[in-house]
Amino acid sequence: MSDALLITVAGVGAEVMREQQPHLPLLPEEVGEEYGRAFDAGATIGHVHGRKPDGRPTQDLETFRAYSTAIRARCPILQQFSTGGAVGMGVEERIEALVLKPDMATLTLGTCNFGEDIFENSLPTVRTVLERIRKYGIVPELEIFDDGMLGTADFLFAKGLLSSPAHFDFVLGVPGAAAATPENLLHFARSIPSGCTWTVAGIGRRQTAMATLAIAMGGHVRVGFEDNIFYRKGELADSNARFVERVVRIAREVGREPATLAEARQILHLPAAA
Ligand code: KMH
Ligand code: ZN
Repeated sequence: MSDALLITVAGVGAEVMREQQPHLPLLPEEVGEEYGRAFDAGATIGHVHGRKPDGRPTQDLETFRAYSTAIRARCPILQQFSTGGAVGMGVEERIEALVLKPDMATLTLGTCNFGEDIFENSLPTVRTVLERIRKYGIVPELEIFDDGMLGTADFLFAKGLLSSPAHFDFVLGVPGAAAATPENLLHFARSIPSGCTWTVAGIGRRQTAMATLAIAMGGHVRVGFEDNIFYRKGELADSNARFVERVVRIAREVGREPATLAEARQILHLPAAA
């Protein structure tokens, strides 16, 4: 198996606002440039959420079309659309942009607390999202925020609705869901079906520690403003690319290189580029 490291940039998200992170990209050209810089630094997957120009989260088709076009104009990073959107959104709103057939889309495998809110992913919601993902031939990334979601993964694999190889993303450190600890990461990594691959997204100040563990364990890494806005304690990051650059430095120290696009496609079982 290739040792190449997938780095996902989650540069927009649905929760962080400009007031908290002045470099948060909102307009399509800002998003295109931000993802371009992350790609130049070594990211091969761009996890995309939509925002209105005033920062309000949206999953609206036209926003995703504009973001996707701007990103594509700047760089060939693999595009992974969020289907989680923001808490409180209805499922149809969350998945309307999938008609654009991105390379990948997220699929969260259960409901969890999300700070003061509830991130709703009942089985009917999961099935609806998965059906739409399948309809457009998109590769899913299976998002696991909490232990119970691993049980739902087992259930869906047993039913044949999901199959190995698949790619997981462990989102660790959301308040109300699984904590970003080495024990949880090890437990999650051991719990997925054989042949599957995984990424970790460590939330907040645990981002770099989780990334470092994943690099050492043979997993993959997600970084970006969606998950963390500080480069280090008390210092805001001035771009998403800074996080990617740091991950690349750590990876090289332990003998892993950032994946090329061709390697990323191979690891994720995406069709080779035309
Ligand atoms: N914004 C979170 C409530 C995803 O992108 O698929 C959900 C989320 C997951 O970010
Ligand atoms: Zn997201």
